[in-house]
Amino acid sequence: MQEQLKGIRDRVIQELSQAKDTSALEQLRVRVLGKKGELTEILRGMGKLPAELRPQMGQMVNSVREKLEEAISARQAELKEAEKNAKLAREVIDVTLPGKDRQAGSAHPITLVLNDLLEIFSGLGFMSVEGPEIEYDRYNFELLSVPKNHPARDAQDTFYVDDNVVLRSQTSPVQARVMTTQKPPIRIVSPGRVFRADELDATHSPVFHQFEGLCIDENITMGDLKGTLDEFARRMFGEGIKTRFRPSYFPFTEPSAEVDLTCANCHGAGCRMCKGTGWIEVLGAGMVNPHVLEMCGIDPGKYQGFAFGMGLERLAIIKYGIPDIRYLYENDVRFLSQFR
Ligand code: 2U9
Repeated sequence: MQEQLKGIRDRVIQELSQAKDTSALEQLRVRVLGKKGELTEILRGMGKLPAELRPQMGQMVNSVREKLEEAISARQAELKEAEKNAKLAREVIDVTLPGKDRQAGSAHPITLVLNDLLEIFSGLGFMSVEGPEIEYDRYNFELLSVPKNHPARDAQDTFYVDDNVVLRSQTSPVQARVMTTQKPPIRIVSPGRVFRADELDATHSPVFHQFEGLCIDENITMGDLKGTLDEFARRMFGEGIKTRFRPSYFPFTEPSAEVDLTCANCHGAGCRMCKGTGWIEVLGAGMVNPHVLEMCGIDPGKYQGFAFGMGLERLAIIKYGIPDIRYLYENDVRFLSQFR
């Protein structure tokens, strides 16, 4: 029995040094010192020994047990320390590494041209007014002298909410609202989103942004319109830029004109952007149709007005040489970051 005890002691001391971690160590402890462990079994078996041998054997078993308990707790402390050190090594943080770079955002090109326009026209005495995107037929069409049978009213061109309500196809209803509630002099611009039943392609979008202007007072002439748009063209694209008025037709203006600007890319020499003409069409404009003034409650015998309209996408495309309108809607940071 003495030999057996020594054997267990030496073997366990040997196994202790091989235990890789605290859980292997715990298994070893249970196997030797646990309720059904080897040493416990030996203690139990002592009942079978002659009575005179028991005290001596009991002492031996207890001394081996104490020795093993000591050795196990020493090894446990060793393994715990090693495990703690390994964990610390795994979690080490290099505080000298550079931080994560947060890219600063930038204004969208449509916002950039809008800000330019607001600055130019506020300097000329125009106030910016906004209105609803879902609009009554009365303001979007009726008061603008777009008659019931006009092709622009067709469901193929305009998004209808119901018989009397549309997604506004222009920002002109904002001006119509102002004209029906305020007296001249009126000098306003109306930027905003508009909606047309167009397919999205390189030059069209069913949702785009307009910027319109309206000026109503006594003695307003086509010369005021031309002076205003000349000033806008120079401030927006540079001193050498000229305007060219071509006769056109809109129901809400009479006379009406389409307005070209000197091509900002080739300064009039002719290039791919202006298809060799040296001119780029940028605006529609005209003198407010007296019939529109009258319907909005303004006396056309006393007052005259001019109005103009342009698309912000088109302006951004020209100003920044953007080849396709869809770049403006895709929110690709590789595109947007170029406007920083
Ligand atoms: C009122 C009376 C007249 C606004 C005008 C245009 C000409 C025009 C287009 C240019 C390109 C819209 O973005 S676009 O598709 N606009 O040609 N707009 S005159 O005339 C008004 C507005 C309000 C009461």
